[in-house]
Amino acid sequence: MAASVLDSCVDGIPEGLPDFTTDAYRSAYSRINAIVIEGEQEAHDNYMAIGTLLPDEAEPLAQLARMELRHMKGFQSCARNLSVEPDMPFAQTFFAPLHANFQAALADNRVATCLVIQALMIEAFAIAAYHIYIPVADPFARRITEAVVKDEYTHLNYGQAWLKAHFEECRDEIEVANKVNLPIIRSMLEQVADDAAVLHMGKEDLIEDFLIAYQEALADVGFTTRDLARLGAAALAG
Ligand code: PL3
Ligand code: FE2
Ligand code: FE2
Repeated sequence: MAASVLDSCVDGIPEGLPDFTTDAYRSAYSRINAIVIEGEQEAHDNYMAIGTLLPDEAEPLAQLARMELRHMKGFQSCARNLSVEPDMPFAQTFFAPLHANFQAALADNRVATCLVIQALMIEAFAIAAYHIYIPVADPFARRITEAVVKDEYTHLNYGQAWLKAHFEECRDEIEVANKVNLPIIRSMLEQVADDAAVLHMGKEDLIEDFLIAYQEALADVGFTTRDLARLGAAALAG
């Protein structure tokens, strides 16, 4: 096939749409799609769990949780549409370290840590991933992902608003949660990079979009620019 302008490469990622029918695409999709399905399922479970720590917030949290189940169903239909079987055991292993830290925080009533992990980190990761995915998605998945990404901002904003309202008492806990979990997010980005490249999604773009969403959220919560430098989120890019 003749190379077109659209086949030119930037940072090793071909521009334009991939061929959704190749074995390479479908194999990468079986893992990435499973990560997204597992992420949406765990997000549902995490918002329900946070509701047990914040009974006054149980209703809005249950509403967020319901949105996550809708997202999960949407992404399951994306796999069916491409006749791909999502590799769920792979995805569970992928989330295991973050899942364990969330469960430990939940068991000791560390609400701020739960919100940093789910509402800031996982949502910022999802926002970055979905943004980068939309322009290179198949038409069916693109429509679904566009609707989902709007909701993810609602979820990020929810966590951001709660942490902002409790900033003084939570600031040390947020810093610890950041320090412990940011390296895990970094390693998740590394693990997904090769499969993401097959979908024409660039790792550097994923990192950059993640950092924008995550650092904006921390700034709104109450951290200064100087704090952010110290919190080392930028180190993710290095
Ligand atoms: C919470 O609302 C969502 C949690 C999902 C986590 C997203 C993980 C990102 C994986 C990277 C690739 C995404 C491409 C999308 C393909 C269906
Ligand atoms: Fe979601
Ligand atoms: Fe979400």
